[in-house]
Amino acid sequence: MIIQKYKIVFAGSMGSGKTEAIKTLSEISILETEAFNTDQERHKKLNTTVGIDYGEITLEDGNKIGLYGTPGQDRFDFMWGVVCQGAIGTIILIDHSHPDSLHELKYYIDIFKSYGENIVIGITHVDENTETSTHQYRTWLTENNLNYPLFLVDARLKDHVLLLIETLITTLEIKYL
Ligand SMILES: Nc1nc2c(ncn2[C@@H]2O[C@H](COP(=O)(O)OP(=O)(O)OP(=O)(O)O)[C@@H](O)[C@H]2O)c(=O)[nH]1
Ligand SMILES: [Mg+2]
Repeated sequence: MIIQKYKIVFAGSMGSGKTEAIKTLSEISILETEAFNTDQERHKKLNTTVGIDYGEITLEDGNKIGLYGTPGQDRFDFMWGVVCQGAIGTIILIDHSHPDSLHELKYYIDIFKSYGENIVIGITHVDENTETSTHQYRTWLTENNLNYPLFLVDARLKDHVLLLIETLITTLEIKYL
């Protein structure tokens, strides 16, 4: 049996970097569930997650965290709520290079906020799309009275992913301690 203090879920759009973020952070070799991507219309990537990714990290204070990655494709949406059970929060990653990334943000927020209110947003692939403004995300959150922390990150960089995790934990501590 795996005993952990915390469970954190990575959710969000296809190709946004959920599996990559867990790979970047995990101190154990991650349990991946990649399969050939048959949904080339939605995303051109070769492989996609079809189950739950799993990795682990121990924070400086000794707390162990289980990192759970969901599949981005909505045909697996039946898994999302199950994975979120018992989690301290969700990191929603959105691919800024997606043609309708704001719609993607709205879509994943709408669904995942019903599973838990502790959410941190990471906008990824910002390096790949310099044409579209990143202000649109914060503007939409403000207009909808949503005050989830939002960062521009690269899922390949450990410090960026750690920032998301630490923000999630700090937000929880502020709310409940
Ligand atoms: N250029 C760039 N590439 C990134 C960034 N974040 C992640 N990637 C890359 O994007 C690709 C897709 O990442 P994945 O981790 O497979 O995406 P995913 O969210 O798990 O996707 P699904 O499982 O299909 O839902 C990988 O090659 C990552 O290295 C970023 O900020 N910039
Ligand atoms: Mg994945």
